[in-house]
Amino acid sequence: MKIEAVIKKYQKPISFFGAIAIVSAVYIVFAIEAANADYYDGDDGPKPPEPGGLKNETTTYDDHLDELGTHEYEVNKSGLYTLLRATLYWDEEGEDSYEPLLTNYGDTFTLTVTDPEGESQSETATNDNGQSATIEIEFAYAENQEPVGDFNITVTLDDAGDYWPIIGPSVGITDPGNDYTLTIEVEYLELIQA
Ligand SMILES: [Ca+2]
Ligand SMILES: [Ca+2]
Repeated sequence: MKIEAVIKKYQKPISFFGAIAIVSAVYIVFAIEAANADYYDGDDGPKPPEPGGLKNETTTYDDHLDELGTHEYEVNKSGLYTLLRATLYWDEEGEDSYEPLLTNYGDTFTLTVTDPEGESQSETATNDNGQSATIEIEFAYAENQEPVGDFNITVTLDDAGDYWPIIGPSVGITDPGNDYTLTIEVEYLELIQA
């Protein structure tokens, strides 16, 4: 077959209905693309969420840890965080009947808070005998610096100081753990779908 014949064979004119079918297919593809687009497309497209009013929430957890135990907490709000404050409080507890012969040595807790950007603050403290103790960690954000996402908060009881005699033989009684109260205050600009 000559080359001219081959070209002629494949150069058949497109039918009227064929042209309509192609135009329709192109139109449908564009319509589907437009429907799936998640960008802001004038007044007809989906609008991005906007920051609403400032919300303030406080959550309190009363819990207990055995020595060397860790508890994890997560804060996940749909909004722009302006502030998060975590406060850990614990008091001396145990067998009062051991007193005054034995002293209950302090318990050591660590509080760690990691913000949505991965920044971390950590603090460790031990209560004095017969006293309570507090650790406070705060993240505050300037305007237009507010992060979005999750805060992770961990509480660890590093050491539950045991009961030791005030005088006499060096034989102690184990302090197995301690109660604590974790208070999480969070302020955020709630994101509202416009
Ligand atoms: Ca103790
Ligand atoms: Ca204890």
